[in-house]
Amino acid sequence: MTIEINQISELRKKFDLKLKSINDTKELNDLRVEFLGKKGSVTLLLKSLGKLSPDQRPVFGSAVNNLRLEIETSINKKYEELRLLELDREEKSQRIDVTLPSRSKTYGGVHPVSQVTFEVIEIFKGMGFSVALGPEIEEDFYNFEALNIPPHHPARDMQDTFYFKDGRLLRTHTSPVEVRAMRALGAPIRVIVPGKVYRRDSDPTHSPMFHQLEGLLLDEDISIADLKGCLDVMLDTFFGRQLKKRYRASYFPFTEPSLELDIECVACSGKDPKCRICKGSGWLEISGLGMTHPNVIRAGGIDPERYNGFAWGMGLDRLAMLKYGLNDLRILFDGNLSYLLSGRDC
Ligand code: 2NL
Repeated sequence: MTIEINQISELRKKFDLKLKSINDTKELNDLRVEFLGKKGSVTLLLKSLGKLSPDQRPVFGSAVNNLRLEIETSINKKYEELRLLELDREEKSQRIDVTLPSRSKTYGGVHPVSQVTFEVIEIFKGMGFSVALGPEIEEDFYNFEALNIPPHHPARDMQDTFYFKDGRLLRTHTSPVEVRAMRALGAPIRVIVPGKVYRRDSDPTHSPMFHQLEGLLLDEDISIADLKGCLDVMLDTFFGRQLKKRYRASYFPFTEPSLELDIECVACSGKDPKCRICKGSGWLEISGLGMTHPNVIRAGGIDPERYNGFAWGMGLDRLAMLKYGLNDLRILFDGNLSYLLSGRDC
């Protein structure tokens, strides 16, 4: 076995040539492997030294070793150069333009209907009521039968109520929760029930899902004056001033007698014949109410001979619209965040 001395100089030339065309540290590393790696051409040459005759070994040994050292030195030098160039390139590509405007932050906010719900709850808590919650999917018994709504009442119609195949339904009011509360807590009782309710209705003033707050109070010797006191306090507190009110006779299967409560128009106080809120009438319908029907008290497991009381229902979406001056119910439900979050507590 012999090694030609020009084999070494060929290798050096080859390396020098290749080194010139190297542009980044990855290519440089490939070149290092090609020459100095385990199977690199210089390494193989070093390994083959052992097969040389003893007189050849020192000459070629030192020549190959020199080549190895030279290549190592060149690679290290080139590495430093390339690294600097790369750092420079990286720095340029990652440069931050501090004059760009920052991204705007979006904050979460409490939905107007939730704000109104919390406010009304606080007012009734102050009068000794507690909050009861219950299922939105209900049984016919709690939603209709226990509320003295007879089998052929129009409210039970498929046209008005969302039914499931198994006969259950989406509650059409929160009253079923009051029936459950009567059965769970007995009398005397003071509960309010805020929540979502569902009816097959959809137009500019009706949504198939809306929010209601109902209340029920049962005790001994309760009169309509107690009911009037509670609702007057709640409404005057909520709207921040003493409002004119009027009670009109009405009918609900679950109360007897039944009434409806109007308040003076919170937008025009009856002074604008063209008011878009009260349509010029000067009055706003705000709540249905009455003395709880004895049949409903009985269905709640309470003795109607001993306990009586009142119940009412009001629309929370309508309260939110009046408080925030909206004329389209859908604004509350179509998820327009720029409206929902504007200028409110966050
Ligand atoms: C309305 C009318 C009303 C009730 C709801 C009720 C509940 C029980 C017993 C008796 Cl457990 N009544 N709720 C009473 C009168 C009216 O709602 O206009 N709601 C928006």
